[in-house]
Amino acid sequence: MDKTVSIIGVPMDLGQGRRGVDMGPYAIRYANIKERIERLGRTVKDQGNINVPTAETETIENQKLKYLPEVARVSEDLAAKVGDVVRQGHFPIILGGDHSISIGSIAGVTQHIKKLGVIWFDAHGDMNTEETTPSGNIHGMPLATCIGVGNEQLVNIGGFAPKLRPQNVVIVGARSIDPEERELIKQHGITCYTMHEIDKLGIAKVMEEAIRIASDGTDGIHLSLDLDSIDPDMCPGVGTPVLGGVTYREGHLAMEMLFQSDKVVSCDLVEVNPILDEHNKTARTAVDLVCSLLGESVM
Ligand code: 5AB
Ligand code: MN
Ligand code: MN
Ligand code: MN
Repeated sequence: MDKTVSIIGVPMDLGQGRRGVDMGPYAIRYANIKERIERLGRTVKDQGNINVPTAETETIENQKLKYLPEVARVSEDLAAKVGDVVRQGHFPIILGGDHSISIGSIAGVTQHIKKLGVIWFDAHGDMNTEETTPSGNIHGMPLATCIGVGNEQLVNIGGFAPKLRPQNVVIVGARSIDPEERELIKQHGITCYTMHEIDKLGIAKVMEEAIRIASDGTDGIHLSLDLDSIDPDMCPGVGTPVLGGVTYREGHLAMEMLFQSDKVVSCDLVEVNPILDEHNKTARTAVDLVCSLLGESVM
């Protein structure tokens, strides 16, 4: 774990309906992500932001796939940038923005790491498609997209599909899944640890299984960390908060176990919305968690 860490910001809010999540990268930088990771002895390079158009200059053409052309364009740019830093041997941390950015980040990582497992830390399943979406918001679709299900343009970002094998995908922290999403999760054989399993088995057991499944036959694990997975008491600044989430300590133990596994190759920090936050608490929690992911609290 001595790779250079590359930070890439994606000020994206077109994948969902509330303003402010485009400021997530600035909020996370303001919470000192670079300095905190440097203190762990790592070299950190901030690569700046990917260009994202402003909502006010764009129009919604398809109510079931809002801002599809814009999201697709940003995803291609992000995939190229992430591919670039992974090629250089860096560990990318992609700062959202809404969760639609994971379409591009995972497309970038899988250019080089063909067999990638994913741990999708989220209150939601993000397994909707154009047919099942209740909102038309693309941030509810990125996981489906990555396993090759959904809109063809999104599925083929980076020029190939699918990016992930569903048997190496694990959702952790779910507590708000739409009925048709549930069917898709089952149908494709994705493992989903809801809050029920975390309460019943404990986070340690759940993470042990999640790491085993995501690393089985793969060359690395990507962590997609939607901050709404964490309980709103520590992460109030998210667009779609859901009560009863992962606690601060459970979150830390999960990150520490991922560090100890030595399998994680890349990560997204998404859905931080500073307008809805309390004194940047959500961004600070995000930075605390990513530091644990990189070994801060383990001897
Ligand atoms: B998030 C919902 N399932 O599709 C939808 O925050 C919410 O990236 C999606 O996890 C939440 O609109 C997306 C109702
Ligand atoms: Mn999400
Ligand atoms: Mn979510
Ligand atoms: Mn959200």
